[in-house]
Amino acid sequence: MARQKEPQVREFPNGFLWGAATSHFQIEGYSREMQARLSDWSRWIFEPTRILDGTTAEQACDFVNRYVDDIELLDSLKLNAFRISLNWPALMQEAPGSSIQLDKEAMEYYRRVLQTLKDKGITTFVTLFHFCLPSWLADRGGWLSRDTAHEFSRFTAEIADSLGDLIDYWLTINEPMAYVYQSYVSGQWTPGLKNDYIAAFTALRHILDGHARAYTAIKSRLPNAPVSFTNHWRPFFPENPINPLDHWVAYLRDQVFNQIFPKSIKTGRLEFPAPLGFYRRINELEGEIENLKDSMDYLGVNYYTRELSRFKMALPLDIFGETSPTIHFPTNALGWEIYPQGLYHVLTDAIRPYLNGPDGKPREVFVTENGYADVFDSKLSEGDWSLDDHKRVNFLISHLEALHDAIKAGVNVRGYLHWSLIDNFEWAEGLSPRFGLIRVSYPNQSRMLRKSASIYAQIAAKNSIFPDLINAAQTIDEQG
Ligand code: IFM
Repeated sequence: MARQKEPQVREFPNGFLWGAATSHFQIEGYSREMQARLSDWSRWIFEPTRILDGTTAEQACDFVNRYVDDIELLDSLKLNAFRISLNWPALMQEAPGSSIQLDKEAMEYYRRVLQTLKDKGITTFVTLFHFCLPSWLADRGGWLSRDTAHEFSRFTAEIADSLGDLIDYWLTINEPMAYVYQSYVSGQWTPGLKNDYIAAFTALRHILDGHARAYTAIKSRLPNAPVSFTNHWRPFFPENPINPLDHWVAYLRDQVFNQIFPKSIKTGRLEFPAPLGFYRRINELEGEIENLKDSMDYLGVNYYTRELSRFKMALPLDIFGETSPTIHFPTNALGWEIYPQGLYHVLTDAIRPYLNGPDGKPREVFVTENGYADVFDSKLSEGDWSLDDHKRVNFLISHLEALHDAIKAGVNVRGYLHWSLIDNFEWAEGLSPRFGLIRVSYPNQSRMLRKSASIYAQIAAKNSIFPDLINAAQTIDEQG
């Protein structure tokens, strides 16, 4: 994967945040959650055949017991921002008699994690919903029930009261459209419904409602807290650039997958692009949502890859067509094309309607996730496997160059959070996909820095990408 451009010094703005992102279920291994099946995901992973490589997140990275050491590693890399998510299922448990109560032990654990970060001067990004529901809510329909939006705001209010002093940036929902797609269309995530667009769009409406209520709950307690959500941005292109039907499905995918959530927040209304809104049951979901309008103070951009789409001639007609298997660029081990230009496109073009707030001032933009996966057996432990991750190094540098180009083009990008600090549990794919700057050997939970970690540390320390570093990375790449 050779870069075309001549190396140059690229300085990032003063105060730029260099960090890493994680989520609770993927790293924690929270034993009470797993044993008592407190979450929908802790039930799902133990069902046979749900997880592709047969692993579970039962122990994951044991972050719950190792967070002090992991934060120490983060700090040793000179990273100054960290994104975690909160374990809603562990924090809001159903007590006997079915009243829902805040769990003190779980809350104290998060106070300790966040305090450890703050003591080191690390900026905290905290996600409230990262794909996992309390089981008692999943049993009542999860996001298909409007009550979940209400429960989400109740949970958020408790967090604002108990942890608000330690949270710098709030994220209500992680990747809402990826979540509804995997849960109700592909069926790869709990509750495993397939091609149920009505369920997906119903959940979408309730998630927007939940976001608005959570935003309001935070702002009524902490008026100056910056609150947003993350959007998974995936540029869609037609497989055949001269086929209008391929253009049409790529356009619809873009409107629904990329745009619908931020657009609804901008306008305060959920509306579907034609012809979706012509269907009665979809049309019924449209309309205003209370307190939704402008409920985003900054932009959280998750970016990994692009996708080619094509029209599919089949009955019943699926107006979203299908994903093309055609590949034009090298891929990561999960088959995702490596396409740094896509990050530039997202930052300068796709998010343009949201770059300025209602007061006309530019919103801060953070890349809240971006990363590269390779795949190694979860049973591997000793040895130097995966430490020379020159492909991740190249991915990192090429995406940071694209990000820097976007800053030069005038976009107010204020930070970059790499996915992920440590290897972790990649949902339906299990433990074998490795996204970490730091390797985790699951059998003994040892941590080892990869080459990418030391390159990223140098970038963070100098607040710039510089020719020596690029040339060194290029040499490693050519040898690899
Ligand atoms: O691991 C996930 C994360 O939970 C959400 N964003 C994409 C990552 C990589 O697939």
